[in-house]
Amino acid sequence: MKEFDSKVTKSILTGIQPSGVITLGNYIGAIKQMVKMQDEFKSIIFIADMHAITVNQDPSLLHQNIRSLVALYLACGIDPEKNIIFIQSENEYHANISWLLECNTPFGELTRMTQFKDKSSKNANFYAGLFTYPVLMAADILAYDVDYVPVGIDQKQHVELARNIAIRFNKKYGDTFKLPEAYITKEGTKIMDLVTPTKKMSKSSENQKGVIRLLDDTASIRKKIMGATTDSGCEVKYDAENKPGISNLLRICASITGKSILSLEEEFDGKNYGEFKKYVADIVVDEVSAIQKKYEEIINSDQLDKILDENIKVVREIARKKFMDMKQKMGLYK
Ligand code: ATP
Ligand code: LTN
Repeated sequence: MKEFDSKVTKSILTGIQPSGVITLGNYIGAIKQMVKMQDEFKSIIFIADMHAITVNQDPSLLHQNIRSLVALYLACGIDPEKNIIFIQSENEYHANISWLLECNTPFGELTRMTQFKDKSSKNANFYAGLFTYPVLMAADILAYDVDYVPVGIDQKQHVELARNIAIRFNKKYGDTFKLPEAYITKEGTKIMDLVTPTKKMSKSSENQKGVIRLLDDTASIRKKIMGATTDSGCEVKYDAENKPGISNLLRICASITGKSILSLEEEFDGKNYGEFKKYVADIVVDEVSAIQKKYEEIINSDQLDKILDENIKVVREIARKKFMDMKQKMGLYK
């Protein structure tokens, strides 16, 4: 097992779907938090590419997004010494464990998953994988006996399902899995779309102008910020309800610089929106350029493959042992 700092005892695991290039919202709301957590927990992070294929994907784009996502996470400060980062489909035991768990999951429980109800209602031609998605997620989690699963509130039900599957399995076949707990990442700073600041900035958004992606060229990032929707007033003041556009830019600015919203308001007292936007554009471009510089170094070096090759050996061995234990307990031939 990879050596973690011995003072760190609790473990976390999280998966990220490679459904597009990550946004400034993902960076501020999720990755920056994970960078903080890497000092407190043994941390396992993986690219959930097998979950991504539960809906249609363009194969060459998907392939590109997977590798690029690993490189971006590292470029954003995820330290390969402190985390095990790997690609889900490279560890075939996730699918193997998932099948054994599927055969221990009541059909009715899966029909109650709100994400499934939501996604299947939007597209009548959904695949069976969309339905069994939460069991694969349970396999991801239970394979490693982790303590916590940091997820957004939308995924809490899936972690609870994993916990219930584990409780049932332990009761039926004897102690096999540690019971995981969802670690709901506190409602971190929510970044809104630059064109429609009442809606969340989202990777899958259709309108590119409202979304900053970490691999956008810096000229277009600047243009998007300078063109961000603002209200008709002229004061740089935080008021999420009446001034959603300026408030969004203030939140972006505060998260990146570490300054308080109040001190930013004071700094821009008497200055106009244009001056403020220019400042926001400068700090976002500086931050993103530094990430892009590291990204270029990582994606073009063999460091990435070395990290992935080394980590996959570690996680395959852990998951293989869990699979063999399950197989034996369930009476399968081994
Ligand atoms: P999609 O468009 O595919 O739904 P998304 O960009 O909305 O993707 P998710 O993949 O659902 O993002 O979420 C990944 C992580 O990023 C989650 O922890 C989520 O809370 C966080 N996150 C996503 N968008 C934002 C945002 N605009 N502001 C803050 N955090 C965000
Ligand atoms: N379903 C999650 C991604 C995911 C995950 C996991 C998260 C797949 N497997 C295991 C935590 C633990 C999502 O869409 N965000």
